[in-house]
Amino acid sequence: MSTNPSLPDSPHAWLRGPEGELRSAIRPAKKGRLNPLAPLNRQITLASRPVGFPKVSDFDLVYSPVPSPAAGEVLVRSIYLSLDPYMRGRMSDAESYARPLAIGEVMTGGTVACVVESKDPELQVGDTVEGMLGWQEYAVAQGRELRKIDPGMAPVSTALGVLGMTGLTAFFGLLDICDPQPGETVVVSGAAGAVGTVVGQIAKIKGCRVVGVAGSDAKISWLLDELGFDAALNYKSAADYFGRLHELCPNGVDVYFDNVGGTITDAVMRLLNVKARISVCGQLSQYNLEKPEHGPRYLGQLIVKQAKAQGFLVSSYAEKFHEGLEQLGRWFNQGKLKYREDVAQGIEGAPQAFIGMLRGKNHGKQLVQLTGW
Ligand code: NAP
Ligand code: FER
Repeated sequence: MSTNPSLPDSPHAWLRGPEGELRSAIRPAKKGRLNPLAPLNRQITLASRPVGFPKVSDFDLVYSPVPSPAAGEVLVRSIYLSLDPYMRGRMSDAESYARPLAIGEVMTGGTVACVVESKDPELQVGDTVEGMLGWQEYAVAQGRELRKIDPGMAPVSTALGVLGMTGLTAFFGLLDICDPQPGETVVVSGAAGAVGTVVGQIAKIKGCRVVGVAGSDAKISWLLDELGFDAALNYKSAADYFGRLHELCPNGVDVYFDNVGGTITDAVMRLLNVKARISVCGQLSQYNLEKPEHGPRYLGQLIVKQAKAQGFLVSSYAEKFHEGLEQLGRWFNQGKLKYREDVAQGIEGAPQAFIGMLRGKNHGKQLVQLTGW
């Protein structure tokens, strides 16, 4: 754990709870470096690169002065922080589509925030915005990097989920890559998560038969009873994924939206129909492995079934985001897109909540509430 020399003098110790979770505390520091009456920004930084599953000790809670905005910038106070699997990739220095975080850097993350000071004529104090503002309570950003949110349209937290990045991932990853048709069978893995719940519901809107794969009986009941899935498999209690999925997909699989990879995907590959489409969205089962897994080789299925598998990044659809958000907003207002959020409290709770999300503790979108709305 690093020590930050620029902290206010304080009687409190650096606290961790029984499971090693970070507790809000001001660490002792050298005197006189900061004005103890000025507000402080609490930030979570990368302390060390995880080996396997991240641990709370891979993160650090640090205090810094609240920054001031320059011309064209705003100072915001974040209300909700989004926790997403891609952040695990940023903690590693393996080559990827985005640069790795440096040790000591504030963790990357999207937030919904309130403007508290503005030097951008387009944004007023009190406006609600969404942007990549990081795991911290306050941030300065260029006004043009932020999306203004209308708090009258929907709860502002949805701008990070069903009406934000994960909703758009489901929208473009399913509709653009797989073009699902009425009556087709759509399988989605990671079905009870932020992306998977939206994929399943859009597939239902398109008239498909939807089969979800998720990791608990409670998640399966929620998918079937509340989100309208036609069938669902708890992969943690099923021994034979292929056999169970075969029963749940008697007409084979036309569309597979893959959030997890690994053995679940191996089983789905054997069930593909001719001209099946696979959207490779994520490979969650592989993100925390210390050694790469070598699975069965089912790519031959793509030949035999003349099937298509395509990976994508949601950011490559940026020019069409407004279109996606308009349609998601219409479905949301019509009550066709239900959502659920798992909300941890306080920036100090973010590391534990992030690790919990990677282990499947979340139902729906994992958020952290940083301040009241
Ligand atoms: P999420 O599904 O809300 O949360 C992660 C879930 O992954 C957990 O709840 C857990 O649910 C499941 N999981 C964890 N380990 C697993 C394993 N070994 N096997 C199967 N499932 C496992 O996360 P999300 O934000 O919606 O992201 C879903 C996927 O989309 C991720 O792979 C992410 O990287 C990807 N993604 C891609 C893009 C893109 O542009 N390509 C954009 C956003 C997200 P269970 O209880 O079911 O295990
Ligand atoms: C993005 C592209 C991809 C992004 C997130 C992702 C937040 C997520 C990828 C993944 O989870 O694998 O621009 O922005």
